[in-house]
Amino acid sequence: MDFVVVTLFPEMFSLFWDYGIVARAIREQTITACAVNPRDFTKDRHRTADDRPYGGGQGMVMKPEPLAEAIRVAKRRLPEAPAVLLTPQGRPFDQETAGHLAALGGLILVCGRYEGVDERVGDSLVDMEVSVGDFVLTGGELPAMLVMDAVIRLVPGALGKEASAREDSFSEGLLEHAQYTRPRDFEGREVPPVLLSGNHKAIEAWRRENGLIRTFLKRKDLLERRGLQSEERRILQKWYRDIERLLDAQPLPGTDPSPGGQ
Ligand code: 4GY
Repeated sequence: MDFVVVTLFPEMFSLFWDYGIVARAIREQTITACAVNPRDFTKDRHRTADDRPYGGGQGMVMKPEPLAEAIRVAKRRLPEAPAVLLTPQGRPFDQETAGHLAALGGLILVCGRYEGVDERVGDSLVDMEVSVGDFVLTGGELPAMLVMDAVIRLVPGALGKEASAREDSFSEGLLEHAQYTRPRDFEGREVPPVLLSGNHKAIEAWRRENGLIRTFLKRKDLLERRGLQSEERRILQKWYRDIERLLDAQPLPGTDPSPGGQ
């Protein structure tokens, strides 16, 4: 898969491209990545990439001509790839969107700076807008890296032979189960014994239950969105019955006969 980033700050991407799984994927040509700088398409001697907003107001706007020329160069390098603008106004980015984008041969990521980009560039050259969250950053570079990171690990071969992104529980819309490594006793806290049992079926069952309960406790919205499979209903019903039994075993309020009791 091929990535072209349109950015006024290409150096911001060198660390990202030079380390870890992303660096290995580039080295092994599983992906390619490069940057195009709109400043290289300015024509004045100050290489001006911004200008004052029509109508007045605070801050500056990205000048349309250099940005448009940079996006056109990116599109010439990747004629099939959509140009994605990173903006809080875009479609909320999630694992499903990452999956859709990873199925494409290439991606052009357009990073805004200042107060925004001239609307007419978006109209004619941007194919899609994506947001990484409901907050405002100083530029689209971090969102572009975030999107690339989530997409790259879904590209076949990028994670290497040791792991497959398909097996992540988030690929099923749930949070990941708890993870443990040595030592068995860390500051008095033990690893759940089932994980030391060598019983692979029991370990699988524990992990599914753990991931489901964590999702219920931390992110109910994820469960509401996607619904429950039959095994998941059974796990939650078991918890539900256990909680009911605990509640039934409690004395009713106002029935404690002891002195000072209710
Ligand atoms: N949130 N999700 C985001 C952002 C900042 C365009 C300059 C976000 O994707 N991008 O906050 N981008 C950019 C937006 C103008 C600042």
